[in-house]
Amino acid sequence: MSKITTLSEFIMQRQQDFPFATGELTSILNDISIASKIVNRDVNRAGLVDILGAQGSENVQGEQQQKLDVMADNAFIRAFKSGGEVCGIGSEEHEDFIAFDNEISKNGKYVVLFDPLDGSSNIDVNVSIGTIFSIYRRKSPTGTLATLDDMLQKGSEQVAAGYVIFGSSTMLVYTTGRGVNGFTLDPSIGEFCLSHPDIKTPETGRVYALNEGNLNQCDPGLKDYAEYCRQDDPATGRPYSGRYIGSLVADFHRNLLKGGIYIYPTTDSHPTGRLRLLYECNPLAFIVEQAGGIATDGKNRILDIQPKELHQRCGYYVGSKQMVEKAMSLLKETEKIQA
Ligand code: AFP
Repeated sequence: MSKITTLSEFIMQRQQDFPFATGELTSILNDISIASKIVNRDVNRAGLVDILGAQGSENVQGEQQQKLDVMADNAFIRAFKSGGEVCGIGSEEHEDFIAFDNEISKNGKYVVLFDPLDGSSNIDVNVSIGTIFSIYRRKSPTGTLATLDDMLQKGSEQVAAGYVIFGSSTMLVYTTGRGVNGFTLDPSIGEFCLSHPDIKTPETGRVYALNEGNLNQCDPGLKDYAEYCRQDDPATGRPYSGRYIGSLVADFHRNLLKGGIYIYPTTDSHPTGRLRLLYECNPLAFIVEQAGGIATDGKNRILDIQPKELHQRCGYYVGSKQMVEKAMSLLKETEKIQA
């Protein structure tokens, strides 16, 4: 039997690769792993106890907060606050960022931005959901309260990012900018075990994921791309398969492993896009790039966008290099014809 590497062992091994590492980032990743196990336990019990369904309050986006959203949010905030390495957080569930006002946290060098439970509208119907996180070094001096500027950093400044998918099994996938690694939770020992080392996403794939119900509401170039995906062309593997779970982490994870493109464009009802730059697009863009893929808002590399506000949204095209490039070229062509 080959040796099992747990997430904690792996993180420790990687820390040794950085000669001046102080172990703080390592601790944050461990905190994330523990909070993920708590959320995993609650997600798995969702059908058994009274934690399914809406909480009754709305989050800052005007969406119904689900009970599990709130529990997940609390689990992560508690972990970051008690860990001492994080001076503040931004969560999709909160209008403002939270600066941890205690002496230990004020000395923390990092901020974390996260979506505690993405795809929450899928909770009640037992579809995969996920947590997405992004870690940055703070800009403000240590010893003070975290500031908005700490939160509004370009994605290219991320020091680590990842997601946890609560699916047929639970997986944690993360990068610190040195490749992407995936760990599957073995429930019998309660450990995330290295199951997908050095993930590389295929250059191309056969899956396109977008909400086709929005096609009449978006850039005409996207209709052309959807039409391209449906055309017969055995040489390029078309027609592609349309797969849209409506749970970003699940759609992204499938495409990362198998190849594919995920698109959430700007639409008439979401003129600046639906997905959030800081909580969803940036972390997944960091991962996809590390795995050899591309992430763009249709014009700009996602990781180069300077955020202006915490809950900023953007159009999102992410996945296999060749597929995203093809989508971009069709968008440009249609733009030219229309000009
Ligand atoms: P929620 O977390 O609010 O359910 O949002 C999920 C999500 O941001 C993302 O996971 C999906 O891909 C996308 O929304 C689905 O949106 P549509 O239902 O508009 O296609």
